Amino acid sequence: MLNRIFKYQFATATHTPLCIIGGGTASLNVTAQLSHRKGINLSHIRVFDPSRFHYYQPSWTMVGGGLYDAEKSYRTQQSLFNKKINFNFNAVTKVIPEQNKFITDDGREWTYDHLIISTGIKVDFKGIKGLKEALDDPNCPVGSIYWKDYATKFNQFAKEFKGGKAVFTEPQMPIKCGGAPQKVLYLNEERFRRNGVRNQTSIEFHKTIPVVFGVPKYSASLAEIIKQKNIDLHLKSKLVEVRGQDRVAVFENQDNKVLTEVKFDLLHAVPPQTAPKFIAESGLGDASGFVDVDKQTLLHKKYKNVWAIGDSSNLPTSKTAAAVMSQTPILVDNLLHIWKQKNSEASLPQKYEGYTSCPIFTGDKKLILAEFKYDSVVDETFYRHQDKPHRLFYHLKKDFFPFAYWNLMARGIWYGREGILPHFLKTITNTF
Ligand code: UQ1
Repeated sequence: MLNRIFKYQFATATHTPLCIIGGGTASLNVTAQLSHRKGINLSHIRVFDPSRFHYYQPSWTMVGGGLYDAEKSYRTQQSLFNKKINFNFNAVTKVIPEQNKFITDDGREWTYDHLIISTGIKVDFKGIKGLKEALDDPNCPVGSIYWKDYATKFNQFAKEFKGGKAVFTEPQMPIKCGGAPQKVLYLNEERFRRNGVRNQTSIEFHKTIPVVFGVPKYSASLAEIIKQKNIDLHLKSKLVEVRGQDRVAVFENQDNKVLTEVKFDLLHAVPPQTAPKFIAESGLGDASGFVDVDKQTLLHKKYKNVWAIGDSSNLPTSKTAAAVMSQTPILVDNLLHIWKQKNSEASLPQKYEGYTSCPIFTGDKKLILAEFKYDSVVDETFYRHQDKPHRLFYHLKKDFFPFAYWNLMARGIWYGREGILPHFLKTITNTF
C-alpha cells in the first residue's frame, strides 16, 4: 500500500538515450557492435527483456535432429550483455511514440531519444487446438523444435521410434526460419534409416503454403529430395487440431476447407507465429502487426527515432539469424547517423537489400545453403550450385555458426557472411 502511494506520488519516467525492447539475437548484436564505436557511453543504453536466458534458437533444429545438446543452446543474459548496459527484466506493454515513452508490466514509465524494437516473433503453441496439451504430455509422441524443451522431447521420441507413421507439419507464414520444419524432417528421415526403422515407417510432410520453398531454385532441389526420400508431401494442408490421447492430427485442406484425420505414431508440429501485440496496440505496426519500417533503412515510416530489426520488423524477407547479422551493421550506422551525428533521414548511409540465409540440413551430413535477398533473388556467397547439398556447409552450420554466435557475434565482431574483417575496417575508419 505504502509502496503504491509512494509510486503514485513520486513516479517519474526514467530517461535513457537509447532503449531497446527485446534481448535476443538482434539486441545482443546491436549492443555488442555499438560497444566498439567511438562516442558511445554504454550506460546510455537500456535493454528490456523478461527472460533471464538468451537462446541460440538456430540450434534447436539440431536438437530435434539429434545433433546438438539443448543444454548448450542458452546462456544467462548477464553473461552476454556488456555489464555497463542497463538491463531490465520487464516486458514492455505499450509504447507511446508521440511522447517518446513506454510502459513496462510493473507500471513504470521510461523515456528515450531513440528506440529499437527487437522483440522477435511470438510462437503460439495454443494457436492449434490440443497442441499445447499434447506437447506438455510426457507420454504423447508430439514435439516441436520451436522451443528447447519440446525439441528435446521430440528428439527422445524420434530416437526410440520403432516405426509407424511420422508426421511433420508447417503452418501459414510468417514463421521464423522458414526452412526449419524441413530441416528436422530430413534429419529424422536419415535417423530412421540409420536406426533400421525406415522400412517400417511412412513419412508425411504437411505444408500450409502451396510451395516447397519460397525461392524457385531451392524449391526445385528440395522437391527432388522429398521425392528421393519417399516422403509423402501434402501442400496446402494445415494442421488445425491435435488429439494427443488418440494420436490423431486433423488437417484442413486450404482450397476446399475439407478436414482429414491422420493417425500418427510420431508428430513434429510447428506452431503458428504472430507479432507481439503491443506493437499494433502502440500504433507502430503495419496491417500484419509487425513494426512498420523502411525496408532499406530500418527506420520507422512514421516515427523518426524508432527502429526495428529482426523478426519483429516487417522487413519483407525471411526471418532468420543470418538476416539479423546482415541488418545489424546497417542499423548501427544509420542510428548513429541520426542519434550522434545529428543528421537527417534523407542522408542515411546504409541500405539493407534483404539478405537472408537458410542453411537446410538434407540428411547424410549434407546441407543446402540457401541465400537470397528481397523478391526471392538468389544472392550466394560461395558458388553457383548452392542448391546442391554439400558436406562443407553441413559443418559450417553444425560446428562453425554456433561458435561464431557465442564467440564472435556476442563480442560485436561478426558481420555475417562478410566475416570479421568489417569490424577491423570500422575500428580504423570510424570517427563516431
Ligand atoms: C551467419 O552469419 C550466422 O551467424 C552465426 C548464421 O547462424 C545463425 C547463419 O546461419 C548464417 C547463414 C550466417 C551468414 C554467414 C555466411 C558465411 C553465409
